[in-house]
Amino acid sequence: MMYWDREYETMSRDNLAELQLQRLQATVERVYHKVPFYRQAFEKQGITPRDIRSLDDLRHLPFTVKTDLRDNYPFGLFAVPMEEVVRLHASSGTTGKPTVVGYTQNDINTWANLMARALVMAGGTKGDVVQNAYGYGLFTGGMGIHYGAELLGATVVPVSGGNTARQLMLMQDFGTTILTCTPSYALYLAEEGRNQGIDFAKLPLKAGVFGAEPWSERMRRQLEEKLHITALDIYGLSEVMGPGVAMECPVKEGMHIFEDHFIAEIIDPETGEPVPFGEQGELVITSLTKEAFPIIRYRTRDITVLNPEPCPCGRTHVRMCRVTGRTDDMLIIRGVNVFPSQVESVLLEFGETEPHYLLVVDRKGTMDDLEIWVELSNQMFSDKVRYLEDLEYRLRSRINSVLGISARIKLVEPRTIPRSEGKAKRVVDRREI
Ligand code: DLL
Repeated sequence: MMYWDREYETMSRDNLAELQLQRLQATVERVYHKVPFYRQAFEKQGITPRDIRSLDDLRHLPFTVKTDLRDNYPFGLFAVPMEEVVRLHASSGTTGKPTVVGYTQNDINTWANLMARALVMAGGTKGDVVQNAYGYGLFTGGMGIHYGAELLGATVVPVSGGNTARQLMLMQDFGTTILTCTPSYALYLAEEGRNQGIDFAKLPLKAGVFGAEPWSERMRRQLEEKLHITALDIYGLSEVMGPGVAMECPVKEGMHIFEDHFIAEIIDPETGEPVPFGEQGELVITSLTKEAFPIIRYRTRDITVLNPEPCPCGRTHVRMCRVTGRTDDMLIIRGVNVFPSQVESVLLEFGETEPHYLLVVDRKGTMDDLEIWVELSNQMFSDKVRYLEDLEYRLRSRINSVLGISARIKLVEPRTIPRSEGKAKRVVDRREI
């Protein structure tokens, strides 16, 4: 099978633009009437839905940013009554509260459809065994891929993340043909497998659908060599849907953004002005078909470049290059989004340490490692060891639960964390990808 949905994937640019405009107008109309936040934001710009007469008019609409989601926590941006919402997902917010998104049954169907489309790009068919090692739960990775693989008719192994020995056992016993997980975890599986004497060349594994964190061409080469597969990049974010917003085709020169459901723009992150195709900037996405949680001009904070050149695979949708950075300080550690401000909010909540901290991120082997340095005051430094041990324990538990990943806490002496005259430096990232 070449395409999951030939009509939409290979639609002429003219027809696509027509479809986008029609869907954009409907979306704008809906959010204007159903979501007070959008109505107010539009009114502030002096815009009504009737002002959207062409795709170019999109640029007159206001941006939506992550803090808008926090300010309307948990369901304030939903455009349907809760009876229509059949599922919630969430990702890290910048402080203690997560960013919540909702889906109607139609949204779930659309998502499954787009994920099936993505899996077909990786050569997926009904005959495949998809080992889905993305995390299941509030994170969109696990269930997003799962529903797409089922719709495709493949056999899904919903193993979720972690438990490497079991992953490797199942991969051999069940004859996994497609592996879906973060690229760093795939590399870890490859190395652990090799240590156990597994010869991946002899396994039926043929493709990997890797995303949720940045990776590189160097990592692609390693993954393809070690696992004897084709390794492809998949992009998405919970605010926009989850995995399956864009997917790389076998040409391996960027990910097709599913433009029948999303409009992509690149802006200059400083000025907010659109930049031409081929220039680097921040990716901004507008949803065209979502019901429960439509989103207008969402600033992803991801830095990329769009390539409108026709693709040899025959798909007409624009391609985005690998995400090369972020315009904010969000880190992705073991696939989990982490904001330094989350650590800060815990320290403030405790009120027992100085507000000086540093996140030290490293890659030990193929695994990300996080150590958080927290500075003690002079007075505390002379406190009893028992107290400090207890403080460290409490901080670790709280930070682990707020961040959703485990970190080591290192209590450091007064004034050891470097002060800066400008913006404080909260992160040392030593990973090489
Ligand atoms: O990571 C959705 C996803 C799941 C994508 C599984 C792909 C596979 P969030 O947790 O909301 O959603 O995180 C979204 O992750 O803004 C990017 O910074 C980053 N990201 C996602 N895919 C890629 C990728 C999921 N292929 C944030 N390359 C995004 C680089 C990626 N970064």
